[in-house]
Amino acid sequence: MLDEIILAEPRGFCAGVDRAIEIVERALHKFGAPIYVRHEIVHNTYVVNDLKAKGAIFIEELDDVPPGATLIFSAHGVSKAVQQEAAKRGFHVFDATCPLVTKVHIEVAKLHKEGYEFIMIGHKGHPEVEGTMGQLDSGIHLVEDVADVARVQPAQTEKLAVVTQTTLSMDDAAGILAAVKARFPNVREPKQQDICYATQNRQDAVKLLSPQVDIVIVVGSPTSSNSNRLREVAQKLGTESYMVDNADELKPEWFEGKGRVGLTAGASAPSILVRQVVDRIKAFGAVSVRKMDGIEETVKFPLPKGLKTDL
Ligand code: 2E4
Ligand code: SF4
Repeated sequence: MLDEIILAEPRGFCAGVDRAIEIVERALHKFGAPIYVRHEIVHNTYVVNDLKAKGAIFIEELDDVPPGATLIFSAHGVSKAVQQEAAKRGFHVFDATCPLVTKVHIEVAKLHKEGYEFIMIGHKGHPEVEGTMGQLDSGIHLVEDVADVARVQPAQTEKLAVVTQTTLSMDDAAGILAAVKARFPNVREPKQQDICYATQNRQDAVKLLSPQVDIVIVVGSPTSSNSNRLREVAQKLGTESYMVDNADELKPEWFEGKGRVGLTAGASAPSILVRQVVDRIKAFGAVSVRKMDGIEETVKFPLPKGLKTDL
C-alpha cells in the first residue's frame, strides 16, 4: 500500500538556473517582448513554455534573430564562434551561461595559451559540450566512456589537461578519469573538479534516498542531462526509477505494490512541478510527505551588468 513520499534534499533549481531564468525575465521587463534566447534557456518544457508565453522566442540559429534584437545565451554556454557571430551582427547580448560553465571555458583558454591539449569528458552533441569544445578551434578531444579513452589520439602527451561537462554522473566520470590517468599518467586535472556542486549534491541525495524507498521519481525534461543522471543513480542502486516531465506522465501501475516513494527534481525543474507530482501521487494513495535531511545550498550568482536594477 502506498504510504509515504520522501523528498530528496537538495533537489530542483540550482543557482545557475535561478540566474538564467531571472536574466530572461528581467530582459523581458526592461526591454519588452520579444527577447530572443539561443537554445532552451534551461532544459525544461515548463520553464520554456512559461517564458514563451511572456514573450521570449527560442531559436537555435542566429540567422533567425532579426537585426537590433536582444539575444540571451542559454545557461549551457556557447562557442567562441557563436559569441563572435552575435557580436558581429550587433545584437544586444546578455550571457546567461552558468558561471560554473564559464569557469571551465576560462580554464580551457588559459591552459591553451600555455600549450595544453584537452581531453573533455562529456556527452556528444550536448550544448554545454559544444560550447566548451568551441572555446578553441581544435585540440579538445571528447571522450564519452572508457572505450573512447583507448581510442583518443592527442598530438602530444606532455601537456594534456582534463575538463568535463558540469552535469555528469560522479561515478561514471570517476571511472573515465581513472582510465584517462592510466593512459596519460601526467595529465593535468582541474584543481576543483568541473562537475558542479548542484550536480554532486543532487546525486548524493538520491544515493541516500534510494535505499529508503521502493521507487524513485525524478522530475525533469528528457533533454536535461543532470535530471537523466539522477534517474540513473537510483536505477544503479537497484531502485526502480522513472523520470517525468510533469504529473500527467506518472503511471498508476508504477506505484502498485509500492510503499515509499522517493521524489527528486533536476536542477532545471521548477518546484511547481514537484508540487503537482506530489498531489498526483497522493491521489494514487500516498498519505504523507516528508523531507529528507540534507545540506542547504546558499550559492547565488550575480546578474550581468545592465540587468541588476530591481524589477
Ligand atoms: C547549464 C549547465 O546540462 P543539462 O542538460 O543538465 O542542463 P539543464 O538545463 O537541465 O540544467 C541546467 C544546467 C544548465 C545545468 N548545467
Ligand atoms: Fe550551473 Fe551546476 Fe546549475 Fe549547471 S547544474 S547551471 S553548472 S550550478
